[in-house]
Amino acid sequence: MGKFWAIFFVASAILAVAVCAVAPDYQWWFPGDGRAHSTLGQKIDDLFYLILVIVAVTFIGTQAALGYVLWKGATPAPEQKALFTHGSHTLEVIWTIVPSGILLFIALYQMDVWAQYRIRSYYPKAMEPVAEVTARQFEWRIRYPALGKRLMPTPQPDDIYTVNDLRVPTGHPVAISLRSDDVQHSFFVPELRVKQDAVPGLVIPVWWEMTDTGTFDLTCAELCGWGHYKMRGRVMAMSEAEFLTWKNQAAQAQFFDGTTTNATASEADSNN
Ligand SMILES: [Cu+2]
Repeated sequence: MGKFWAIFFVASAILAVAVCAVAPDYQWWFPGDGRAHSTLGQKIDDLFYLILVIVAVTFIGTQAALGYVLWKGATPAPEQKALFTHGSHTLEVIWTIVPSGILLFIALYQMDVWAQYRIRSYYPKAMEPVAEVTARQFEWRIRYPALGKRLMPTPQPDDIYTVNDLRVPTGHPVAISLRSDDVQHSFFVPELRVKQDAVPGLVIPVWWEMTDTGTFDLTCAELCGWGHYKMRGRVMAMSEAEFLTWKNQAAQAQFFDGTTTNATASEADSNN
């Protein structure tokens, strides 16, 4: 029976790792189609897979050691006495230093991605916020500057507003200014691997660069009250030209006063 367990623990570890190795093909690890749709998201996925490989190797190694000990215990030499031990100082040192070294390696290796993601001086240069996103119980309010204008810290008369509908252009890095109106929320777009808390009183810049056009879920990842579950929005990534066209249409729809035709409204708009 001892031999069975020795084989079981080693074989189950190998089987588990083999299953995990094919998991990316079945998109088990990540939401959506399994790919990150932002440049930084792909680097974050690479970090994830690196850690997964380290964990897999460690898992097989420890299971193999367990299997070896079980096998030795199941097949004792005749007349062999059991070995009693109060521990091994050498082993203690080894299994303290090796994990510490691995953790230190991971900590240093991920610094570059972390810096690009979170430290302002590492952000891409010349990046204007495309919109201000304000989280509130229980929706995302989005404010865009008027066509050809910069986003100002305070609302302007010609700003364009949407709710739960964030549009961004592709082809270059985009940034948003994230705020909260009430409690703490978290701006989370799983398919972009973008997650940032929205904290009352702070304006937090968040940036990413889309790799594709498409529509991606935006959710709140911080339990913010009874309606947290319905705090859903979307991020629509479109080409620069489509984005500008949409913005123009959104401005016309927003400022249409019901007395002019759309054509004259846009004429009046362009004269402003
Ligand atoms: Cu929330």
